[in-house]
Amino acid sequence: MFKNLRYFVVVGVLLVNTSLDAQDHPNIVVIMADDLGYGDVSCYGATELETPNIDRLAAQGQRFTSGYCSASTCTPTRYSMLTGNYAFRKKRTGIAPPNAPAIIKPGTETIASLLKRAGYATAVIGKWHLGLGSEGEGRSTGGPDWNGELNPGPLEIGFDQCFLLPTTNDRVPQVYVQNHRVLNLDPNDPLWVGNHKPAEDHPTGITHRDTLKMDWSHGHNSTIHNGISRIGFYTGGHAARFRDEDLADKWVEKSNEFIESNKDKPFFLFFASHDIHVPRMPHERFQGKTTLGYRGDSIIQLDWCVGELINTLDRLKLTDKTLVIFCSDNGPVLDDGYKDGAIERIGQHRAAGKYSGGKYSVYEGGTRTPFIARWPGRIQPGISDELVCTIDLAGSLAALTGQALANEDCVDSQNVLGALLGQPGAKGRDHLVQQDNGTSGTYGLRAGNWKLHRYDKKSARNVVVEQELANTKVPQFQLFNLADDPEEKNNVLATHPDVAKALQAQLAKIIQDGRSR
Ligand code: NG6
Ligand code: CA
Repeated sequence: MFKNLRYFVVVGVLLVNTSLDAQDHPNIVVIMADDLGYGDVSCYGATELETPNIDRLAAQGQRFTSGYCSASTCTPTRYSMLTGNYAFRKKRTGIAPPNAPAIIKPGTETIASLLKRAGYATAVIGKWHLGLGSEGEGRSTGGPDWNGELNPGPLEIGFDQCFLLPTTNDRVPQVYVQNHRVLNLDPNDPLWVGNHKPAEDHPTGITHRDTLKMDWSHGHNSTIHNGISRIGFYTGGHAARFRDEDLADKWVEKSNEFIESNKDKPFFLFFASHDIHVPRMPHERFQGKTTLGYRGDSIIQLDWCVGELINTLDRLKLTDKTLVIFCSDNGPVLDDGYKDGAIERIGQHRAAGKYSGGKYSVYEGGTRTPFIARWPGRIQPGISDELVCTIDLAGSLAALTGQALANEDCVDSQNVLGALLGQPGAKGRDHLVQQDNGTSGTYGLRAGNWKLHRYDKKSARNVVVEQELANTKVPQFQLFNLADDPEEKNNVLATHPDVAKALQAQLAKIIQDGRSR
């Protein structure tokens, strides 16, 4: 009898543990889109195209109207999301060039390292753009040793595995990096990547412009691969090169493999899509699916990827055990260097929704983006106006999984878990610093409905407020009231000097203190 009792107790404890596990250690899938604006998907108001899969996530989860990324370019947002630190605090966090060394140093606490500590299998699949290799060690320039070990990289900051596009696809090279190596690299055809023309007769977007399948509009006129000229030069590595059209399929395939092989334990997948960054070259089956040109067609491709991932979760019966976060790395841009018809075919579509600015800007359109959290059974469906940001994922996921954060780690990451889960009465942030790129000294500070802009450099005060319009000159500081002026058109600094003063002091303190949590 005692034996039986002990059996029941043991089974009981196991059952309790399992259910605790699912409650506190859901699988976590962060899907980050690239350059996707607030108004680019139908659940955020787009009428010129349909994104049924992203809409499904929104209908089954919390859809945030004040969901942000922390910067209006890629590298600083990704740096901040992974580390929980504002990028303006650290040099060389601006848009990374092709040969950038690893920006996040080994041993830095990241979402991946804290989830790994909590027992998760961790992977990043997709665009990296946070540098690879060490700084100046071994070779004169440092950065990636393309033909050898690409170390450090994601594996040194908490990811068990990675399958990457090293930078962005408008930058060289077009190869996959799997863990520490370029995939399928033939040692007899070494890969060279640099910022100067390797030979007088090396074909470029300037010398062979008439052969291109997509013409460039600014920059992007160096080495040609797949009929598209890029930023930077490379030679060799031909067996390793991919076709732009196949990127999305490959990342879905690799993600499905990762999910399948980890279906029995908690996993963290950072799915870093390249859609809808330039060069927009969706798979042939998506080309022409919208009236908006390849920019719109890439949104359809992105939505397809989301559908594939959530179908895989359904098929493996993981949906109720998985927190999915959908977000973007910065706001929209139409012409970002290629003549792909994005401006000409925009029609009624408003990529940033009702907001001004976009990529490269601290106007709301630069950082306020689609942001959805779905976890069936745990998150009640709804729309939330709470302020949440990608920089808060580290602090919030640490709280969810019971991981303590050292005082010196994730210094700007707030625990907004209650808001992410849509718990009644739970609050998001009460303020957020927005920035453009790197350490440029251009900031936005949103606190409640007030929004302060600060431009430290005179050269940065030529601001593109609306993408099709000419530059507007702005003063160093501006103040807007988002409650009645979401477009940030009416600078009220002169009529609310006390508010402006308080926000200027708050921003200066956040910068000065080196931390905000
Ligand atoms: C800019 C590029 C732009 C894009 C951006 C990075 C030019 C003229 N512009 O410098 O095309 O690559 O960097 O985008 O070269 S991000 O989303 O990865 O931050
Ligand atoms: Ca981006």
